[in-house]
Amino acid sequence: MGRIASEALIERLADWGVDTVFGLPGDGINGIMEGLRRHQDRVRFVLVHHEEAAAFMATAHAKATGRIGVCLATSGPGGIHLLNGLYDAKLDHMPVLAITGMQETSLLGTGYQQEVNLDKLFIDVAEYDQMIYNPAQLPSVVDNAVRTAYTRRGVAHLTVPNDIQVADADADPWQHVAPARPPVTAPVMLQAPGRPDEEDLQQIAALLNEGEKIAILAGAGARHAREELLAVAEALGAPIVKTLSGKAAVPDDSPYTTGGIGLLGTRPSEELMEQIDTLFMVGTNFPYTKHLPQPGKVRIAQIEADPARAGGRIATEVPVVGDAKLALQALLPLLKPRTDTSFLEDCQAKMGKWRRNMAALADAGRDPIAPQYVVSVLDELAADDAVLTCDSGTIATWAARHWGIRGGREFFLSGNLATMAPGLPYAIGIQHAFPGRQVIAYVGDGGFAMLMAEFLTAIKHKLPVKVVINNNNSLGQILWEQMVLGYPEHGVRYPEPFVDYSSFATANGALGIKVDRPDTVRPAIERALGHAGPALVDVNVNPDEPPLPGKVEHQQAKKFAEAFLRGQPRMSTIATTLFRDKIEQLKS
Ligand SMILES: Cc1ncc(C[n+]2csc(CCOP(=O)(O)OP(=O)(O)O)c2C)c(N)n1
Ligand SMILES: [Mg+2]
Repeated sequence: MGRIASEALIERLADWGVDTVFGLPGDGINGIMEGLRRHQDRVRFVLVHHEEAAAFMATAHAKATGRIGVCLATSGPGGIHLLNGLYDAKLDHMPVLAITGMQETSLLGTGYQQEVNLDKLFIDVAEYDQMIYNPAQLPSVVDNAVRTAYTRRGVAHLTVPNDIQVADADADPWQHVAPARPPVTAPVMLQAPGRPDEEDLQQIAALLNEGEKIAILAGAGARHAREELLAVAEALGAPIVKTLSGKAAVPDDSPYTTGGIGLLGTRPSEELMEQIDTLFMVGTNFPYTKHLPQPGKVRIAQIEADPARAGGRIATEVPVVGDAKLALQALLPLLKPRTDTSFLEDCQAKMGKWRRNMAALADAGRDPIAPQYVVSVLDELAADDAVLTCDSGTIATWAARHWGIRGGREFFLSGNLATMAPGLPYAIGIQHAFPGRQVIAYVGDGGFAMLMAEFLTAIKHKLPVKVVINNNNSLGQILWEQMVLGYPEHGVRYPEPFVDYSSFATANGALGIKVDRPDTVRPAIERALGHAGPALVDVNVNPDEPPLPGKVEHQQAKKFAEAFLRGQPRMSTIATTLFRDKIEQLKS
């Protein structure tokens, strides 16, 4: 059996350390599947149910392991399905390689069945985007694709025509008319040095040493710099505010953090942005500039890995380029110790009150079940190194506020694309990389329904993934957004009865539990977490619980009231919920 070009592709990926490819076959990639079959001892193929999920799994693999994620789809429709997951990788700066099939070279441009110019289609999403016309291009094109995905922190795409996939790996069918020779490259790369220049560090230290009320804003780029962040916060007497993607950067119970920022953040974080004179941004490209201080009012220092992004959100006095961990390590000895920690103490007092307010909302006695209570039970019962994946929706707010980072816990969601549905595929991708770890997908009913077939993927691959569904029978996030615009909700609630997703789990051999009473939340989650295989807990929660911002602005309250006046359905249950929220907080 002669060695085919697809083997050169798969072997080279294995040389780069790739051990898993997520995908779904088709007649456009049968040659690549044969390459995977021949090298299954080095690279495993994870068969999924939807290509979009394969791309999410590859993104999650990159997020959780730091190594490139790889997904595979057939020509035409398969490639098109990948796109949403690939944009998730692009927007959250994750190295992902997408491999797609393509019609035979002899047919290209003839309008053959399923002929979609995937290389053209992927131009916007991919940093590197290449069709393979000749086996001689391999493996150096693989090297370029992988290196580019790592260094540009994004997507690389290779599309391989059917006839090339099964051609002799050493074939080079054409006569070379110019003095050309394909490059012979090696599967190696070094990251650019991450320690900033000494002069830049001196400048940033000078700026920070002059500040009186300083806050640190930490993002996903600081997730690996926990110790350093805490040490710098201590030296500066500065609270750490976390973006949602940076939630795992420091523990939520640390006295140095005021938690999240933005719509789903905390009130102390919002308030301190109005009080500070200096903001130190570390590893963040936080897009919601409205929640940053007024431009020109504070001095800004920044550590950012990508020079193209430095200073991109707010005018920055000292934008230093480098890796967050190395930069903070080098900065620490340059900071002057300070004795006045009154600003930090003030923030800590406010945070104490916020934590009590949040705990009051996670009340076990509330019927219908409070979504906050469900997450607080998960938070209490999950392992200290559990991974929580989440979807976009009200769930992101409940998770942001009630899932506590402690120990080695992680938290992942689609940060910048904010797409629905990655929660479950993320969990599957991560569970494959960390088989022994507790991985929990906390998702909405809307997002789960979109890619629920992937729960079958977990069952078929015997992955002990846990799914907890916040079932409010609606697209809750949008419902509240409509009301904050001043309009009554429209087209966001599914007709009753609530769907029973647990029966889908049990019918297919997994543990499934439906929960609709507050007293059964805890035993159900306890049982699911203790179960050896995949488990799904489908919780009917109060569909009228609004995820209020940490600090409700006058305008938001006014618009909310206008929606009521214009005929918002279920006014009384929403009003009762809001009233009870307030009472619980006053009691706390
Ligand atoms: C693919 C996609 N479609 C639509 C949206 C807009 N959107 C954001 S959150 C949301 C509601 C999600 O519903 P669900 O998963 O049930 O979560 P809930 O808000 O109800 O907790 C919608 C429709 C989106 N972000 N992504
Ligand atoms: Mg919902």
